[in-house]
Amino acid sequence: MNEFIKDFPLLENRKIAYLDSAATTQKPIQVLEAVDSFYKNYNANPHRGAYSLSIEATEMYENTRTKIAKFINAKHREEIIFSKNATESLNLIAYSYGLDNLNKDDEIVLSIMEHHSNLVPWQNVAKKTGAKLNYMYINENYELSDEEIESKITDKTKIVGITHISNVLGTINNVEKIIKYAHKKGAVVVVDAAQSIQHMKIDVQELDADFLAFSGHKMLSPLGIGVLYGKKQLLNNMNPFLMGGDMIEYVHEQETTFAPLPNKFEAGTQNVEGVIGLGAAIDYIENLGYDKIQQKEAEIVDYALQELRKLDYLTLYVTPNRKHHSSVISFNIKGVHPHDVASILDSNGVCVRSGNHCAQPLLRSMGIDSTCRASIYFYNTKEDIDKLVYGLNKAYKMFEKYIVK
Ligand code: 7TS
Repeated sequence: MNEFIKDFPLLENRKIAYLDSAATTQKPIQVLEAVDSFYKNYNANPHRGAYSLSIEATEMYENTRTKIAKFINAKHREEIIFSKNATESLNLIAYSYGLDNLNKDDEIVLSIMEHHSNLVPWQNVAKKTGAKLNYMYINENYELSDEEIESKITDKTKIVGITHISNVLGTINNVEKIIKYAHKKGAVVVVDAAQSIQHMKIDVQELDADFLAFSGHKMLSPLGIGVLYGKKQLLNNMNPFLMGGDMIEYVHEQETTFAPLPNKFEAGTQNVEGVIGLGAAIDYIENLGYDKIQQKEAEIVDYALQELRKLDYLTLYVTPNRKHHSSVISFNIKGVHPHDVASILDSNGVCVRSGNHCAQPLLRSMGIDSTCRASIYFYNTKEDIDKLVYGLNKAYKMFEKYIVK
């Protein structure tokens, strides 16, 4: 019996094994109700009205900023910028910081595990500034070794982009070490927390991250809301990426002065319902607690690994070090295309993602072009894993005679 089912209407209504939370999580009723209540009772455009309804909407919007700052222990609430998603947050850094601060002899170092959203924007920066783009590659355990980190980050490195957790491998990168080492070399570190914030406590001051990006929709909140954290001094010295309403101080015919943080980076009417939903999602996570989230996840992930390792026709792309592995499990049935596997699983009520997971350079470096991926969150159950295994056995039986051994 799923103890969380009452909180997740979609899971209750659809009776599926939803194993694609790395793409987006399902939303608890508390979040849906917060959004509903916003529209029924508070809807107005924040920062734009002197009437009480708009002031209340402004307060709700700004109080959520404070809540997020506390949630990730940012020193200042203005260090929290609302965006559309992790992708937009990462682009903001590349455009507003990267283009203005990098030069020909500089180097950008990324891990080969980066999602395209923390990779393609840096390719653009490299092309436009002449900076060189280098990669840290994974070892046979699907991890970044200390030697790899220390050989790639050099005195020339100005930016290090690192995903906290890989969306393909589930590897938990040692971002603490990478940040320390990069800072010793004088580089600024961009942490992509899109796959970590829903699973573990993040303290940006303890990490000493310069920038950190995440999406609300992967942590129980509605689609279309993201966060960029940046150190105040860095954000203060950056030019805005988008320009328009609410990000200005004075506009003259030929010149404009910009508003202080955080408004400088929030041009145009914002996704207020998303912000309110994200606030409710944080309440949900804090009420449940990361300890409980991790305990529930570990139970299901351990069970999944145990059961999947019994299937000798399966290749698993998972580090053997369980402590370095989160809750994403990529696999292939040898000789069968992952899209075929995923569609057979779908016909058995199991949702997994298949494809390159927006990480083509990673998969190419592994000598493959796609995988199936099951991703687990605290609301999954052992029954979901049993359904997955049942579906995989069925898929294997269907294709067995065509597989060239
Ligand atoms: N970074 C990582 C590590 C991600 O996994 C994703 C999305 C993003 C950034 C971008 O997030 P977005 O909200 O801006 O799209 N990853 C996935 C995934 O693994 N399956 O679907 C989306």
